Amino acid sequence: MSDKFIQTGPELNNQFQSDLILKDFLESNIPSHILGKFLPHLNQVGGDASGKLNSWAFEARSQPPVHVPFSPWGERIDEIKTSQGWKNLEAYAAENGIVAAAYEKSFGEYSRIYQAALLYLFHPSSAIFSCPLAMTDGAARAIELYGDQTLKSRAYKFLTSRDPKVFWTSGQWMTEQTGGSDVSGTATTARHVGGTNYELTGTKWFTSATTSQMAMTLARIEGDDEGSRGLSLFYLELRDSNGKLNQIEIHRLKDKLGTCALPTAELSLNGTRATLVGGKGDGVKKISSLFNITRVYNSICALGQMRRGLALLEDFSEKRIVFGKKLSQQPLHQKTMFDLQTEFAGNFVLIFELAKLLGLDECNKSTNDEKLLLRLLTPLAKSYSAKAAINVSSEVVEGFGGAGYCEDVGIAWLLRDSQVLSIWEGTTNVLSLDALRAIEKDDALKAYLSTVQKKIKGLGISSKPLESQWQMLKEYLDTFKKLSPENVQANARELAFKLTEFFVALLLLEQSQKIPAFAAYYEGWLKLKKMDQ
Ligand code: MFK
Repeated sequence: MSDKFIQTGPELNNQFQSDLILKDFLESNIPSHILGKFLPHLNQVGGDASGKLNSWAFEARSQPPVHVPFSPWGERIDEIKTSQGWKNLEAYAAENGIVAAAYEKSFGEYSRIYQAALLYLFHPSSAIFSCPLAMTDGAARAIELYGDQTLKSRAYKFLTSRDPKVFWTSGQWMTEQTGGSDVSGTATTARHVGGTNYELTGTKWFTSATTSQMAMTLARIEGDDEGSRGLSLFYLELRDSNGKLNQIEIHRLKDKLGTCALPTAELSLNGTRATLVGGKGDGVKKISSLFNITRVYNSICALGQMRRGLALLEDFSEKRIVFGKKLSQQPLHQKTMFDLQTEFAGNFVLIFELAKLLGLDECNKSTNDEKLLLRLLTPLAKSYSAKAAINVSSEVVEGFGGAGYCEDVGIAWLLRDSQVLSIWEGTTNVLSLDALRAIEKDDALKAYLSTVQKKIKGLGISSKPLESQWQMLKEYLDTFKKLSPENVQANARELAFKLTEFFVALLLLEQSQKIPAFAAYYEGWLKLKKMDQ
C-alpha cells in the first residue's frame, strides 16, 4: 500500500501579528497614545489564540456538555456538565476583560474598538464561548439602562468583573415554542408577589449557555395586554446560594448542527422568582438594548470566523502541492483567495465602523446622525456578515478539498459554527425587516444619506464608479419609496444588501486613502459585487 499521500496540515501563528488588515487599520484609525496602551494586550491574545485557547476550544468541542437530570438517589438536580476547556475559556475571558473592557471605558470612545479587536481574536479559538459573553454584555447594557440600584450593585458588578471567581455570565431567554422571530406570542406569565418581585411560569424553547448564573427574559404580567407591547422584561437568577435551581426544570439539551460545546437547553419555569426590570410593559423595546449588543457581537464573531478560515487556508496553500506547484501559485486559487480576502476586508471596515459608532454612543459623544446610523448599521452588519461568514467558511472547507470535509482535520467546525450566525439573534429576513423598522420609524435612512454625503465630500479623490453607484442607489431608493407596503417588505433584504454594499465600498475607499493596501480591496469589492459597471 502506498504511503505517498502524506500532507502537512495548516498551522496558526500569532493571530494578531499576522493580521495585516487589523494592524494597519488600528494604526491608521486610533490615536497612537491610545493604541500604544492596548496593542501589547492584543498581541498577547493573538498569541494565545493560536496556542492555549485553541487547545481549550478543541477540548470543549470534543467533550460537549452533558445534562444530568437526576442525582444517583433520584433527586432532580438538572446539572449541566461542561469540559475543563470550556471552563478555562470562561476564566480567560473574564481575566482578559472581554466584556469588562466595554464598561471600564479605559480608552474612552475607543473602548468598543479595543473590545471588538479582543473579541475578534478570541472568538475563533473560543468554541463559541463568545455566545455567553455576548449575552452578558447585552445584559450589562440593559441593566445599565433600565436596572434599579439593587441590580446595578449586584448583577452588573458580576457581569463586568475581571475576576473569574466573581464573573457571571447571563442568558437571554426570548424564544418560546411559538418560535424565535415573533416574540409577541410569548406565553410565559408573571404573577406579582410584591414590589418588583414576580413568579414566572412557562416554557423557554431555546436557552443558550444555560450554565449562566442569571438570565434576562420576557413574560406577560397577569392581566396585561396581548401582543408584544404587553410583555415585560425580567431578571432572574438560576440557582440559589446552595446551588438549587430557582423552580426551573431543564428538559434536555438541544442536538444542534454546530456550536456543540455550547449548552443550549429547553426548560420550564415553574414559579421562578424574578425581578421586573424597567417597569411594566414594553419588554421587547427594553430587551432590544440587549439584542442590539449581541447583534454587534455576532458581526464581530462572523468576522473572526472568516479571518480564521482564511488564515488556515493561506497557510495550507503554501504547503499543498497540486498539479506540480504550490496551491498558492495556482492562478485560479490566487483569484479565489483574493475574492475571499476582499469579502473579509469589506466586512472588516463595516464592522469596525459599527464598533466605533457604538463606542461613541456609549460615551455620549455621538451626533444624532451617528446614533441613527448605529441603529441602522446594527441589523445591516449582522445580516450581511453572517452570510459572508457562511460563504467564506464554505469556500475554506472546499479549499482543503476532501480533507476539509473530514472531522479529524479540524476545519469542518468553521462551517457548522458559521451557519448559526444567520439564525440566532434574528435571521437575515428578520434583520432586513428590522433595518426597515429603523428606516420607517426612526428615519435612519436620512442619517445614512447625510453620512454618505459627508464622507464623499471628505474624500481626497473622486471615483467614477462610486459616483455612478451613488446615483444608482439614490434612484433605487426613489423607486423603493413608491412600492406598495407588501412589496416594500418583499424587497427589504435587497434594500438592506444594497445599502450595505454601497456603504462598504465607501468605507473601503475612505480607508484606502490612509492604508494603500485597501485600494486593491476597494477595486476588488466593486468587481465582486458587480458595482464596477
Ligand atoms: C457568536 C455571537 C453570539 C451572539 C449571541 C447569541 C445568543 C443566542 C440567543 C438568542 O438567539 S436569543 C433570541 C434572539 N431573538 C431575536 O433576536 C428575536 C428576533 N425577532 C426580532 O428581532 C423581531 O423583529 C422583534 C421580536 C423585535 C419583533 O417584535 P415586535 O414587538 O413585534 O416589534 P415591534 O412592535 O416593531 O417593536 C416593539 C418596539 O421595540 C418598538 O418600539 P416602540 O414601542 O417605541 O414603537 C420598536 O421600535 C422597538 N424595537 C424593535 N426592534 C428594535 C427596537 N428598538 C431598537 N432596536 C431594535 N433592534
